[in-house]
Amino acid sequence: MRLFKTHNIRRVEQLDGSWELFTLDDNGNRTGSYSAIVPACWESIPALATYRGKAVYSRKISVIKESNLRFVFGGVSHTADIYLDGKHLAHHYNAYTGFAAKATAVSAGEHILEVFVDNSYGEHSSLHIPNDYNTYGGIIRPVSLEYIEDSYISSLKLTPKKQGESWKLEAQINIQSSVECTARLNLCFNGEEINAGEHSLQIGNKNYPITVDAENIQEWSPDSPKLYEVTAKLIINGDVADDLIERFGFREITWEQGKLQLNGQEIFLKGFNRHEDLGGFGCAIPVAAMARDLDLIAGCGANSVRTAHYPNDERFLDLCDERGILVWEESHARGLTEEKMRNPNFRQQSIDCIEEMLNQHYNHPSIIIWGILNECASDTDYGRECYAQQLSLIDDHDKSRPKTHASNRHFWDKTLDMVDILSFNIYPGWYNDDDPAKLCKSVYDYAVSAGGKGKPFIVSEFGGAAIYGFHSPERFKWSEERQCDILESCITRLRDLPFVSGLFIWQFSDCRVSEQDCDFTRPMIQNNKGVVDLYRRPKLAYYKVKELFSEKS
Ligand code: ADA
Repeated sequence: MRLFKTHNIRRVEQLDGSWELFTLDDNGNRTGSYSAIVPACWESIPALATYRGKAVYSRKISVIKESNLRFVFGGVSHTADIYLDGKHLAHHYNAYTGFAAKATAVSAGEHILEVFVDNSYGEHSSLHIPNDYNTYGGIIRPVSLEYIEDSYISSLKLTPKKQGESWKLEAQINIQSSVECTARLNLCFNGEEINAGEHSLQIGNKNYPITVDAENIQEWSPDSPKLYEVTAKLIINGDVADDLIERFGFREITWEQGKLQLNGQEIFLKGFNRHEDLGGFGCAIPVAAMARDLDLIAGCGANSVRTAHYPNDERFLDLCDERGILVWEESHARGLTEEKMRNPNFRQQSIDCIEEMLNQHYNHPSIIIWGILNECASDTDYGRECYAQQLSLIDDHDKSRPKTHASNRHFWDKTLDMVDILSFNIYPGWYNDDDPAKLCKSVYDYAVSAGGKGKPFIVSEFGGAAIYGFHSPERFKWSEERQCDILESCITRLRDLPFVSGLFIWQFSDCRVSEQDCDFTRPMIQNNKGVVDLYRRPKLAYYKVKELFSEKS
């Protein structure tokens, strides 16, 4: 599930590989049977390339001795119900965050694990809707089976704190217990095993904080992405009953005087918006292809990625940590009108997604910005209320990173007093003929007057589309040449504006969109604004961006 080992003591088995898959009709009858690979989108199976609806994945698991089991899912698109031997264990909505399902005292021997999956649209789904990207179906991220004791470590939250020239590490070990007992906690960091105290565990869930001095450490930065591992150990009756290894880096992000700073040095974000979508694989991108994406992104002179418009596969974030790529991670939502935000499920489904994103991805040093609600109703009173609720949720969990949202309410946005960074999506040269710098300056002036004074400003989207392989000496719209012109004019006109702290190109690669939501502006049922196509073949714009990004420090 991660790119490093997370347990030495806890027994973990990967459940990736071959599963049986049955499509279901509305009455739950099995209508088709397939051999499916997990993780993958079911669209990878040719017969299911356009399937939308319900299905069930099934496989046997073999339990070595009577145990408590925890099934960990990286992501199921978009709604999952987990059953073991016909008993319901868990329900989860949203493709892009992980969850766990627990079963206690499962006997030794063979059992049937079933995952019911639904990717249908309707009122039950407020965030996955027909949209300018595709909601695929299936078990799209890895699955593992963990053997857990009655008391186990459910999370380890790591916060590096800079004090003057030195660093401290604040750790919070979260223990989940179904029994009362006495336990000792240890924290292994930087070659030392530190006693985190004797505790009387109560039934339920509790955080145990410990702060340690961090000496002789190297800071994490894009040029030197030094990572540290920390192990939490739960010791009961002198034996290590459980462990959890997490990885993090020492770095500080600040947003002062209208600029962004990493470890006290001003940074300029040269980035791409990226959808999780790859030809033939959909949103279940193999890890080697994720690494190739990052090679292409860094090879183009970019230093950052925005995970538009949802939390990403944690292995992608692990790669960003390792390679020093800066990440704006955002919770799930794109283009919701006020009417859609009034869906009765919207508030809770958004809160769940944000909390899961923050809890699951908190330790990644690469994440330097949290985002919410791309291009939603930030210009209405009700919209403002929803933004306020979600932004304050971020504050409750994490004050160490700035929060923002990408707005297209250029002169009407009502939320700019509540964000830490002002972010706007503008499309000069594509959706309008405005001069990029003039448009940007007038949006900035509005933002300053509407509560944004003194805050960094990011152009969170700009770009134009090109069909891979369509060349035109006349530089017609949709040609690779016209896309180059648009990106060149935007980058050269925007990169040196004194108030701009970052530019995110829309987008890294072309992506499939929902056919229901699509018109003549989405030929081939794709958003074609990628600088590489759905199969990662570079368009001319890729090389143009490389030239322009390398000119800007
Ligand atoms: C938006 C949106 C993107 C994409 C883009 C476009 O601003 O945030 O998801 O749809 O426009 O291509 O028009």
